[in-house]
Amino acid sequence: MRRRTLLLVAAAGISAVGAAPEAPTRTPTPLGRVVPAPASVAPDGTAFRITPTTRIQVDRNTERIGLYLAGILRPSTGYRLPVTSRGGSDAIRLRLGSRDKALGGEGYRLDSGKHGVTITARTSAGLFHGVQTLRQLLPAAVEKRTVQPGPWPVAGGTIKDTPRYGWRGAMLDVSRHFFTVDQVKRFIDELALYKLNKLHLHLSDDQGWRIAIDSWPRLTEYGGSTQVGGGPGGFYTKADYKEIVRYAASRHLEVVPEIDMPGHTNAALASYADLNCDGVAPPLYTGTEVGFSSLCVDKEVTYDFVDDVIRELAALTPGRYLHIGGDEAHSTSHEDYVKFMDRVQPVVARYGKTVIGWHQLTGATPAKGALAQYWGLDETGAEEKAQVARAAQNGTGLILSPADRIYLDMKYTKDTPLGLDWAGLVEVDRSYDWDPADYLPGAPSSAVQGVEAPLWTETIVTTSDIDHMVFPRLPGVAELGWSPAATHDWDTYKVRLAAQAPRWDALGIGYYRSPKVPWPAE
Ligand code: TNX
Repeated sequence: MRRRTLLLVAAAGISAVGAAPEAPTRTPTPLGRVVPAPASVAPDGTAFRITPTTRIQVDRNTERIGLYLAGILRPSTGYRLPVTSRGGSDAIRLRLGSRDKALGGEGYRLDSGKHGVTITARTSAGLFHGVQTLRQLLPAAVEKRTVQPGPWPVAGGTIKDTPRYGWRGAMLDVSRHFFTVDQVKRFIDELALYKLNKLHLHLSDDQGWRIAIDSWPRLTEYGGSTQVGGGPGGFYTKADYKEIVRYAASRHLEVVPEIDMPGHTNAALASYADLNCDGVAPPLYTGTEVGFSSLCVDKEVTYDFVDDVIRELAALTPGRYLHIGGDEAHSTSHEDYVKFMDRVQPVVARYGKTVIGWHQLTGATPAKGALAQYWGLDETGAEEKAQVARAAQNGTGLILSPADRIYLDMKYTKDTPLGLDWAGLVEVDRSYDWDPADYLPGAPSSAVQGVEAPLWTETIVTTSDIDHMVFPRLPGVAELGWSPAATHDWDTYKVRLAAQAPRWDALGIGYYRSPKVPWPAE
């Protein structure tokens, strides 16, 4: 504490006299040492240094992101870093409205040199991604929340950067184990650092219903009251959920809510006897089996229920998509599955949303514009892959989540204490080294919307459990989604990945120290 005060005083003193701080040299992070790899990098050998007199220059439209950046930089640098419309050199400038159309809806340009750093974009999402790049160009200590010794150099040159895919997601299963709003916010910040733009929340399953639905209150009161292993569970009130959506939006992530149907529904079936074909509610379930539950496809009340749930959930969702699950419906006959999907998909459309389903949806008739989320393996049978490919040829978009590549709940090695291994062991190189564009034989590459890494939580209970499974695999998924195929190379990637470790340390993120990655010494 004492040390902190002294440093703050020192920093304030320097800024008062406007003198440059006396500091040791620190080589700036090379301009290209960023994850995901930027589309183009041109270093010019100069450098900028954030000093006590640096300003963050914004206008009305960029002030929010300026304040966000200041929130990251101020605690660790101890500098004032005023967010201001005043110009001049020695500034980090955030500018919206580039005429460069090639930057698209999420791209940015970062120019760094002696007189400052300028980030330019056509949208605030692009500007926000540019800020994440700037973060990674600064020393890792910038992520700490107490004052750290400088200097704070940024390598000079130009980065021009746009994403390869528009869908770069992660999924968190909050049903098998419940996670609080604060835990979800922390997860959101981890995704934002790597320029992901979708947060898929798996809000219901056999073990727990996690989102308040006013017209069916027992779903959460009873159906949300436990979880795997029998803990107390939990659920989000509508206010909680809106707060998650708001926080995600402030990090330029769209929340995609999922209600899994017609299988994976024991929590709902336990809450309302009426939803069961035999009218008898099963007990709550705290195990980890799958495929034993089904909504009653022949009862009208099922569709009243689905309509209410989708209506209320759509009203909470500013994003375009609503995920209706549809996986592992082993207790629903094929005929019933098709009947159910034929009735439910139009309900999603009626409430203004676009359907996403797990790829089993391609066994029914995906609605126009629907996306299918593929979660098969390299070894998945040719017939199943062909069914998905045919749907893709007919216009169904694909989100790729191959389980033996990017399921974040798979163990890294047989010794990984957490996770499952039904899809195999997934080391960090395996999750990185594949190409979304030619992954699914017969599917046109234009159908591929991007990638999404699911974290199922049968074995995941705490924030540090999440971190251990997410890091270091998630940055690789982010790179598959963002970086041009031409930059894809495990041997250079692993060096950039290793350079992230001090940043995770500074952020308090525990990670798996895979022997495949040349980590710096601890
Ligand atoms: C399969 S992936 C499931 C989930 C499990 C997961 C565990 C998918 C659509 N269904 O119900 O949690 O495996 O890895």
